[in-house]
Amino acid sequence: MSRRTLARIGAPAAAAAAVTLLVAAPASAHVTVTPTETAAGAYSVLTFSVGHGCEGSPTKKVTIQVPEGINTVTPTRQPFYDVEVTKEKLDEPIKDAHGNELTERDATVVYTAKTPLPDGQRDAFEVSLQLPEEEGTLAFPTIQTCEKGETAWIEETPEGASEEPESPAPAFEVTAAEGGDGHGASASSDEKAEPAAAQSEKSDGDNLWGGVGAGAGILGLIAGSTALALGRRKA
Ligand SMILES: [Cu+2]
Repeated sequence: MSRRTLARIGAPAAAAAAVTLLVAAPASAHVTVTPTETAAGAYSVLTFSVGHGCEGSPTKKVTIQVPEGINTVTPTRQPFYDVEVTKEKLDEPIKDAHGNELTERDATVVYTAKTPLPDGQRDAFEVSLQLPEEEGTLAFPTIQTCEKGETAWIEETPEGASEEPESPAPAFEVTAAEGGDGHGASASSDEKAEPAAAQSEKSDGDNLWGGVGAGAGILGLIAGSTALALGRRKA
């Protein structure tokens, strides 16, 4: 916008325009995350985007922290990077979606560039996972390591804040579980006992199989917990 234009539209409008720019910028810059699904308990593919280097320096490594409530993640292969999932021991073993006992969880996903990502280019990393059963903000603190320096994208954006912090953690809102009525709260304990829970799990399964094509037809023939088990095994 030229100075002359600014002068013509006057100070209030210019201020408004400046605010718009401020709000619009993060979508194309920063490190951000975009989920394919946001419903609690749903399977989702998250795309983490790196929009620039560290003050001009090319990006060598991106380390994404897996938040609590998610124990297993599956990164998509990325030809320009080596991908590693690091684990950490759980305080107490838990049962995973397949009924197996888990003693450790996936703690971070680390992408190490074979050739550093130049500052003027962006890149994207996909991670598949099941969202937690609770609604609310889900943040993935991320460390961007560059040839010179690093940026810690770990700052929380306070609710209702007019400005975001300088280096906000990539985050999105987990929304109400599809199918509703308490599925989110009770799924882990008594999913088999509740028809409503089984039903909503089944639709998760359908989504999952949707991408496989022929699988959706087969799934229609299988009822209740069998479908649930199949859907989850697929994950
Ligand atoms: Cu940025």
